[in-house]
Amino acid sequence: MKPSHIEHIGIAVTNLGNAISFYEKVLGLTCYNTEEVADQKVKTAFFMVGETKLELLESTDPEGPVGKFIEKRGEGVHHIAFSVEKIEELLEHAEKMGVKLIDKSPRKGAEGLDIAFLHPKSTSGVLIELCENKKGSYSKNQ
Ligand code: CMX
Repeated sequence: MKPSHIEHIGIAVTNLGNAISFYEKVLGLTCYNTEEVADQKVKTAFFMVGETKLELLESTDPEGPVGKFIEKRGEGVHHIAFSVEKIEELLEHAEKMGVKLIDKSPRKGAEGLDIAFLHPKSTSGVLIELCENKKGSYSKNQ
């Protein structure tokens, strides 16, 4: 049941274009996908770094989770996402262990993954996302 790897690190940014430019021009990475996730009120941009992605997040609504985060804390690391195989089982286990769940069951996130968040107040201050790729194909080479 344990995570196989860090699927992505989510970084909250105020301007997606400027942030993409930094990762491309300074670090030499390539943005391979951009996507709006209306449900989460964000526009996202993805980079592959080895087996791990970076997910840049620009808010589309000041009342959305990333809009509120930036208002309160400014730009920066927003969440860490772990790749898991049986997301429902892990959520059930976490809840039994007393962890506050943001999502009691998975929902659809960027890149078609099933995702669910654990509340940062239960996780030493880090917003944790669990991700399962039920399509079975790993999107690293998109
Ligand atoms: N990391 C750590 N702590 C966070 C946090 C984050 N990303 N976001 C909020 N917090 C903290 C706040 O600082 C605040 O702490 P204090 O009470 O000590 O000040 C506390 O959590 C409550 O924050 P809030 O501003 O009142 O925000 P809400 O309770 O309304 O929402 C949260 C917080 C985590 C429940 C909400 O942001 C959420 O549901 N997040 C999950 C969805 C998400 O983040 N989606 C965007 C990414 C989508 C994607 O990857 O595709």
